[in-house]
Amino acid sequence: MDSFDLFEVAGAQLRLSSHAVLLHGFALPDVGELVPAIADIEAASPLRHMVTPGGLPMSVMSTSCGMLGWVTDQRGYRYTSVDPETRKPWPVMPEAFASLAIRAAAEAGFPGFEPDACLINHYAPGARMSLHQDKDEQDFAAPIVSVSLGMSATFLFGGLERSDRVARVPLHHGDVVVWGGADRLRYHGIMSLKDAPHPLLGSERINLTFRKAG
Ligand code: MD3
Ligand code: FE
Repeated sequence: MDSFDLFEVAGAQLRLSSHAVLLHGFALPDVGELVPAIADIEAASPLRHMVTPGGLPMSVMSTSCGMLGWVTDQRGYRYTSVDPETRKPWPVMPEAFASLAIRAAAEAGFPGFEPDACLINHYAPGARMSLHQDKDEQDFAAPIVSVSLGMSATFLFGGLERSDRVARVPLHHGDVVVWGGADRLRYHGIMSLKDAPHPLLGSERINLTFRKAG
């Protein structure tokens, strides 16, 4: 008898919550365009371990593209129009990035998304992101779109209070998640990555996070 794996159906949508949707494999058709564009951005605004206001370097390495880039240093978290390392504007957001984010947002029920910031996070084995809220943006009405590439990770999906119980959601190469509305300020994080090399990207996970920050 024929059989197929439910979790391998391209285009499957998993509703994580009222305003949070996982679009399984949604970015796969764009990977060939995304990966070289990421390399170009990182040639202009190099990856760096940013330092939290508490003075500790983050385990992930980051850069940005778009009109605004998210930064953290001893002075705090904020968005800037200039990369503090290069003292130049962040690289322009590639059309393929914006297009993917806008299509994913619309698919998840958020038409008219206008991302002005794309944070690029690189995770090596052992890198993690502890539970936090994204609240450095001007307007919480816009959704956030996240694109996962390379090694799989376990996403931690919490509630509106740090102490709320946390769901674990596996995120794979090509997955896109969209959060808005009531879910926009949920606590979230990424568990320490285990080393399970990906055929295209090796021992690395890349996450693109699109936001309307300004
Ligand atoms: C859920 N990055 O950069 S993106 C971040 O995979 C960040 O690199 C993670 O959290 C990563 O701030 C997760 C997913 C994400 C982003 C914003 C959210 C999930 C969210 C806002 C509300 C709820
Ligand atoms: Fe976040």
